[in-house]
Amino acid sequence: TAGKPIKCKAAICWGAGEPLKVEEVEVAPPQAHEVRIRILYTGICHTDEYTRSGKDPEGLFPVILGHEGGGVVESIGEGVTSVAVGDHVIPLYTAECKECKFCKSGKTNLCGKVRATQGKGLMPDNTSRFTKDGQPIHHFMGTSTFSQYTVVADVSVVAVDKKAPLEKVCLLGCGITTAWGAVVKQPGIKGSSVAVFGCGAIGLGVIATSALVGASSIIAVDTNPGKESWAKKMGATQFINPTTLPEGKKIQDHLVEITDGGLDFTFDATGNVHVMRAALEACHKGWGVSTIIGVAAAGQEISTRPFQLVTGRVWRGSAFGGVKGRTEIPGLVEDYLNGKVKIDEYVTHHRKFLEINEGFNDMHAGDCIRCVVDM
Ligand code: AHE
Ligand code: ZN
Repeated sequence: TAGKPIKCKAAICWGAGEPLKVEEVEVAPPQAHEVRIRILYTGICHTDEYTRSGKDPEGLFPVILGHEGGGVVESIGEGVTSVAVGDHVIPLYTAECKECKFCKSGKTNLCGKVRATQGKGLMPDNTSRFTKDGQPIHHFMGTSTFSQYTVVADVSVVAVDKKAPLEKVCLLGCGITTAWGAVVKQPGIKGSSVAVFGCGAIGLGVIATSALVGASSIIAVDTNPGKESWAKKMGATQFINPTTLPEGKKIQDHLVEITDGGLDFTFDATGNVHVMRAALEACHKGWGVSTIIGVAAAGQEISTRPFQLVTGRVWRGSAFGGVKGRTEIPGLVEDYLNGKVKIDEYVTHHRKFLEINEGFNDMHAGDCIRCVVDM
């Protein structure tokens, strides 16, 4: 099949708010510095739903969504040296070229090499590898894992240990890695107090990683009472449902009261700008650090009194947990194989590819952490 187009099934979203349609597409061969991957499993993330819904200002249609995949390299284009045919791989929506200003800075994981074309739903040469009856279909996040075959830039993929089940480690493509990195790259969590707002996959991952690095206390906050047992299973020491507080009592005020002045570290894993404010204001005066992980919808803005920052609280954020995928994901896979990093626990739902829209519905159900689609 190398060098030839492949016909396969892909889930196309034809327009904002429309359900996905699993249809036959043609996937062109990988060009220079590109890799064609047979996707075997993919998770569904809220960001896929965010873009499908039309709320993402970067959203383009028609598109093949999906960014939490695992697969096998089917063929490689000219000049590809980092992966080989048959390698088990995870596509990376945060590329790592190791050469650009960002990569070389040592200060960020936000590689600049392919981000501009990625945001336009195209490969680095400004064209698409996907067509449906001759019509080009946009790529998504440089990954488009809702297709049985996809093409990615060679800087946007990492090979992993073949011993690791792809149906599990596909979640390292987004959720688990994002949560893990947000915690391990934040100095000082060992021995400190932590509060996590939102107990979806990201929030639970933040709880699990905070426990792993030795936080002294971990308060989980979620409006869904069903999340209490999940949070405790991952290592939370306390669970608070803000809707059960007395009328008019703000969650941040309650947290400041019960923690003798506030938390050392807080994390937003909701994408809700009001929750982001509460997370910042729940931080301890003088040193509390609040990390934004959730993605807020277009037009949303955060606010707080500047006094909150003047008096020593820090507001920060991270994308993909600040993780450099090609350098760090192989180690994360070993940590999973050695039992240090949990992944299996997050997979609550499974779907066949033809049921992918039901997988999106699963995500909205309170009992779903991650749904993995068998391609
Ligand atoms: N396109 C959106 C922003 C989306 C966004 O923030 N994406 C996160 C990853 S979400 C994973 O589920 C991210 O890493 N962004 C960094 C980047 O370079 O896009 C919008 O609002 O415009
Ligand atoms: Zn995601």
